[in-house]
Amino acid sequence: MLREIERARKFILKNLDKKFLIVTHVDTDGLTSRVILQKLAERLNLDADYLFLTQLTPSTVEEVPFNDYDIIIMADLGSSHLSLLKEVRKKIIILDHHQPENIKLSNIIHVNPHLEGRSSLDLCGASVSYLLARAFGNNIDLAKYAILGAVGDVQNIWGRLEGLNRAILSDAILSGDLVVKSDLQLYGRCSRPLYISLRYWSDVRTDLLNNDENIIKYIKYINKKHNLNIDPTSSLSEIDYNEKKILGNELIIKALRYVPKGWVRFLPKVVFGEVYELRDEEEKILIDLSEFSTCINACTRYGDYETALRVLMGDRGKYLKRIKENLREHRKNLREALKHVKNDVEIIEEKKFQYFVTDKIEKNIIGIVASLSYGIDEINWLKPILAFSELSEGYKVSARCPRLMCLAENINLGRAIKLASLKVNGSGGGHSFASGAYIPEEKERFIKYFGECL
Ligand SMILES: [Mn+2]
Repeated sequence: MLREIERARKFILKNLDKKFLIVTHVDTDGLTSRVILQKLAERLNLDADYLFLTQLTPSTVEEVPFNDYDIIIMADLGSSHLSLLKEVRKKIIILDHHQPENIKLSNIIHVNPHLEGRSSLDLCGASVSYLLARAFGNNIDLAKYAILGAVGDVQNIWGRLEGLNRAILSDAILSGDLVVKSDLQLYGRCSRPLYISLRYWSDVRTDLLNNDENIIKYIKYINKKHNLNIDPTSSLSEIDYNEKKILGNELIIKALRYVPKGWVRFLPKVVFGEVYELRDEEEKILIDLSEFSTCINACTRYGDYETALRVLMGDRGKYLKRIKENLREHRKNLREALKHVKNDVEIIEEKKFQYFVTDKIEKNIIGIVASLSYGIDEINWLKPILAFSELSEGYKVSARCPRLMCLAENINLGRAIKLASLKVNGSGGGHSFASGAYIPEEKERFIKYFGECL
C-alpha cells in the first residue's frame, strides 16, 4: 500500500461535509479513474462534481473552477504539472502515475508510485484511485475498472500485469468480475476472426501482414502438419488453447526468418501472454479488456465522454448502439489516415528512426496512427517512428515502436521525447514504447536532439 493513500483517506474522512471537485483525464485510464472515484464518492455520500480534462496546461488550468470547491481530487493527471497548481489555494489530492515534477507543494497530497521508487508499469491512474477506494473498505467490485485502466495504458506490455496491479488483479478475480487466461497476444481476441487478427499482427513483419491468402494457406499448413482443425474464421477466444499454443510456436518459428538475431529470445514474450476478460459481459467488443479500451478511445478521442462513461457504468441499450457507431467511425478515420500515410506522405529515414509530417491527421489520433503505421509496407519496421501532426502553432509529435523492438533494443522513447522536447521549449514524455510531445515550430532541431537522445 502506498504511504500517501492513508493520508488521503484520513483527510477525506475529516472533510466528508465539504464540496469536492473530481478532475480526471480522458483516456481509458482517466475514464476508469473517474468511474472508481465517482462510485467511491457516492458510497461516502460526498457532495461532488466532476470534470474531464484532456491535459493540464496553463490555459486549461484556468478553466478549472477551483474557487467553487473546498477539495480537488485529480486522477491520471497532475503529477507532471505541479507548478501549474502552485497558485491554487485549495487542498488537492493527486492520484497519478505520470513522471512527477520535482517540487513539493504543501497543499497537495500526492499519491504516485514513482515517489516510492516503484516502476512505471506498477500502477496506473485508475489503480492508484482504486487503492484509495480500497482503503475505505471492501470496494473490490471496483477492481475491474483499475485493471481496465491498466490495460488501456498497456501496462501489460510484456504479456502480463506486474507489481501492485497484480494484487489488484487478485481483487478483481476474487470479486468474480474478471477472468485471466493465457492466449496469443493478437488484437481482437473476442470480436474478430483469427485471420483478421493475424492480418494486422505487426510485432514482427512477416509474409502474413495484410495478406489473407498467405494467412489461410499458413493455417491450412499448420492444421495438416499437426493434425489440427483450426478454423481461421473463428475468433481466438473460440479456439482451443492447445491449438493456439501450437499456432503460437509456429508463429515464433516463422518469425525467426524475419527478426535480427538479438531479438529472437524476446519473441515468446510478444507472442504468448495473459489476457483479461470480463466474466459476465456478453457484448463481444467489450469482453476482452484491450478491445474494451479501444471502444472507450473510439468515444473519448472525439469528445463523446458520456457514451464511454455510461457503458463503463454498466448501461447498455442506446449507449451500446452509440459505442458501436463510434467504433465504426473511429476505424474509418484510422483507415483513411493510414491510406494518407501510405500514399501522400513522405517517410524520412534518419539513422536511428524515421518520421513523417502531416497536417491531415488530427492530433487526437496521430499516436494511434503512428502505432498502426507498422502495418504498412512503406514504414521500416526495424526503426522507431515519429509522427508529426501540424497544429496552428507547432506540432503534436507521437513516437512509437513495436513491442519486440522496444524490448530487444532497450529503447526508451519516453525519455528521448522528453529531453528533446525540453531542448526546444516544448513538453513531452510517456512510456518506453509510446510517447508524445507538444513542440513549437522548430522541428528540425527537435529531430536532431531526438536522434541524440535515443
Ligand atoms: Mn494513465
